[in-house]
Amino acid sequence: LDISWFTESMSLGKPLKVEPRHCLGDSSSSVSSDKATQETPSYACQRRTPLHHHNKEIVDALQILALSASFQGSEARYLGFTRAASVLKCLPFTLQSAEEVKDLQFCGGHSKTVIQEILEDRVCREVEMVKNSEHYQSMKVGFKVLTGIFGVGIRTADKWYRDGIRSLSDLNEIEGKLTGEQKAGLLHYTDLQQPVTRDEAERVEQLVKGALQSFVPDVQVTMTGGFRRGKQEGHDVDFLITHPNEEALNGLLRKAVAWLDSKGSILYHHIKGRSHNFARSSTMDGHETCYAIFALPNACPEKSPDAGTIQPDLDKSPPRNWKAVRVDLVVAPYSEYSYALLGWTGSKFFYPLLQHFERELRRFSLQVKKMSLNSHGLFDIEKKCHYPATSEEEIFAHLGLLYLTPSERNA
Ligand code: DCT
Ligand code: MG
Repeated sequence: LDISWFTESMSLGKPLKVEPRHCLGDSSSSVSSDKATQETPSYACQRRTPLHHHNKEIVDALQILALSASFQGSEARYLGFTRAASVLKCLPFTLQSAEEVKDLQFCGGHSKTVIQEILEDRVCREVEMVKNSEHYQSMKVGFKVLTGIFGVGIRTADKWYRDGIRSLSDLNEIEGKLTGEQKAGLLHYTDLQQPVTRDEAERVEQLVKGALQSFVPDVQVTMTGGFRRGKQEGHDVDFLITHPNEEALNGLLRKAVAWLDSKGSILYHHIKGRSHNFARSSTMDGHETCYAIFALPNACPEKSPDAGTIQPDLDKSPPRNWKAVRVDLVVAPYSEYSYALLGWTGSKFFYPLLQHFERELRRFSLQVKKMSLNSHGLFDIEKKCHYPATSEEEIFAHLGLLYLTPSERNA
């Protein structure tokens, strides 16, 4: 089987010699003696991963098994299935036979059995069993509900789940222990569960730009996150703010947010100040950040249905003319802007997204290049030096990777 199309069209930069230690999770793929397999790009940041791909059924099945593995606490199996799914997202054609994945990194062993069964029988028995199992269903529903609350990360959801909390009503019992963020998340839960559309994101952008530019007219504001990767909807809208003159950024976020608040555009906000002493190796982000819930005015003023005819006056409450939308505003100094842009464009590693470009990029930097990458910069651990960058392209070049556009980072 000729897999040169894979290494040529998707491998970015020099193909890696993959050592078994890189093949976490799926031991069968690490022991192949096939030279072609050893030259398959190993990290997702070495492959172009589009938003839409050709093998949805199989990728969905592998991601169900990945999620189930994570619910059982098996990170190795979780990573094995996630990596197989991630490799298949890059294929430029629809698979017809399991033979076609024979030489692909991470697609052997257990994952191959799943792929084969789906191609031959349209369903995989194991996936169907998992999907219907009580454990998976209750974990999935419970986690989706809990992690769907603004201010609740994986760790909190996990702790609550262990404490027997499964639903929003269970949270009444611990109401006194909820943070302000979580209370706001619960208050606007229904709206925040609705996806944010691109049109809504663009209207948030106008609000945000208007507020910031009223203080600093030439401030740079970029929409990041999933929308920058080409998604048409997301769970929030992310923005990165910078200016060549770092002094222009001092106090800007607080002033702009207070201004928006005074206009009634903000339902909740929490500003985390800039942290100067985050560890170089840390994946934590020390940028000044505002985590907010906006009251986004509706696009068109509400029209009463069937204007002209008399309607029974059942509900006297005035129609709501806004929707609660989650917004993250991040301020990066100009010198760190490109690193912040790369970090905040994602995709990130987080259930239920199961996307992992950022994680892979950082893993590649550390394991292959011995460099520590985060949203502030790139640090060479052996040479003990920083690599400045004025664009995302330069960061990829520092890492010896071919450039991937944001829409190719949907790993
Ligand atoms: N990010 C980060 N540090 C954080 C939070 C997020 O570096 N503390 C990065 C990872 C992805 C990006 O910012 C945007 O995060 P999300 O909005 O959670 O992801 P998304 O891809 O935009 O997903 P969605 O479309 O659902 O908003
Ligand atoms: Mg987002």
